[in-house]
Amino acid sequence: MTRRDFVRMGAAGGACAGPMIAGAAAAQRPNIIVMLADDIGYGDLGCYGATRAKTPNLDRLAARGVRFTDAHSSSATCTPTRYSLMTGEYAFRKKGTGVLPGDAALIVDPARPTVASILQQAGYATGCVGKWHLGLGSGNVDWNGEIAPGPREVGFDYSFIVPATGDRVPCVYVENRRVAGLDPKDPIQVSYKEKIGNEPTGRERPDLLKMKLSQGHDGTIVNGISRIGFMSGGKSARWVDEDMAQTLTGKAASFIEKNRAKPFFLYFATHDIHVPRVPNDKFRGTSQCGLRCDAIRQLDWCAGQLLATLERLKLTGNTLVIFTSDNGPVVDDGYNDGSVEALGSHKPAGPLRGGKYSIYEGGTRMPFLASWPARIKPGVSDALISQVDLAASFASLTGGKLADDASPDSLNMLPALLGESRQGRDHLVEHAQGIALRKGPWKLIPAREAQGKKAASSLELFNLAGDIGETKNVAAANPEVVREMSALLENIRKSGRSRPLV
Ligand code: NG6
Ligand code: CA
Repeated sequence: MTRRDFVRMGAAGGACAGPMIAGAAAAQRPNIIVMLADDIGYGDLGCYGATRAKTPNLDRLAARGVRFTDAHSSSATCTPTRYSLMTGEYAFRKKGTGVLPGDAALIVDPARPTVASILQQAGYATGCVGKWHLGLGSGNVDWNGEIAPGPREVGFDYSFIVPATGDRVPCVYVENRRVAGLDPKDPIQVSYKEKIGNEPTGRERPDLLKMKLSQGHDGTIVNGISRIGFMSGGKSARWVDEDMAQTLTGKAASFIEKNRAKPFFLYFATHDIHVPRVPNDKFRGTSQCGLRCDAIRQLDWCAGQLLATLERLKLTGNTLVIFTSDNGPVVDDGYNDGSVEALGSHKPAGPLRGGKYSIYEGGTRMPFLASWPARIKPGVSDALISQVDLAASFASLTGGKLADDASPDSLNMLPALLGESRQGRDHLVEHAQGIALRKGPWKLIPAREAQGKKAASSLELFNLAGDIGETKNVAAANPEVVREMSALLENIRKSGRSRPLV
């Protein structure tokens, strides 16, 4: 079965598209930008209460759109979140969707629909700029030749990517199917098993490092920073960390510019504020909480550049801009960059417990902004939604209908996304290394899934309505709730899908 068979397009925005998109929106489909930040927590932006790192551009976006207070990434780390966002399938269902090394094979099946392919088939020009981290090739990728399958095979017309993360080799950009700026006389080799080539590693030569490591990250030194894994060659193609935000933002802006006359979909996945945090000199020292917060300032600048590009091209009114993050915050993620010492009163997860890697709310409850001036009325929404819902919601927005076996956990949350309804999901699975269930005010964390140093080993039930910080386990007092939610979670796990068949 081909991807085409999965998505049956409705007739020109007519009856098949559903009542919520009748009329103006169906006639005038918006451009769509999904800006996915890296490791930004619920408390990291001004519009979510931060004061020590100013985010005027993202605050502006919040003020003209809907600011969500209970929106989620599907997981508490990057790869599984991105897998779910792309495919509309909970990552916990699929083995091999944990944090990937930089030489991993592509984990998205090109035969299945993705957010990108759904929009591509709806006539959108589709672009992917920034962090990928979903694998490339089918194993044993040759970085000196054609690199496929990758973004181009899962629905993107154009791609300019950081293959994995800023702290993983290879430290080069891949544009479409080639390493950008590669000199064929200086081929790239990559290994995650052993040292390759003659360049020093962080383990051998800590004296050469401009940023010391706190954990791992002791492979090849590139630009004075040692990485996870080993590489040699490709000198002319290597990125300069200090310039990465400008480079990616420039590519994103030129994609918008080139495609301004068509409806376009841009997936813009920033490197900020993942480690290594090496903001450009323009941003160093511009916050009151160290390099991590300076990187937030840089991230905000990236958002500002995109908004300015839309303004300049007169596209602001009919562009749906979504801003969110891939997982909760972390302060020391393997480099000693001074962020722990500089944090002060800044609370990266706001009032939430936990952060990156954690099954508590801080792991997956994300800043989430949706702006579309022509359609969305500004406001705040506490609807429970997830990034896994983008596939079905965008299909609905552009007049398509997902086939029953496509995107099995993606729900059409368009009315909530557009701020037209407060009705979010009935329930949501949260995922770190284990899974947890949200339903109404309740959050159930099965015993063996509880994780993080401070997590209890017994089953936990929290009533988030009065206890957003998950401080009081009320499982013993609510055996009925525990029973019902445990059964529902088991059912979601076993049935392989959570989107009801219609
Ligand atoms: C961890 C890395 C961390 C980060 C993370 C993935 C070490 C000690 N830690 O293994 O630095 O790269 O993986 O982050 O190596 S994510 O945002 O892409 O999920
Ligand atoms: Ca991340």
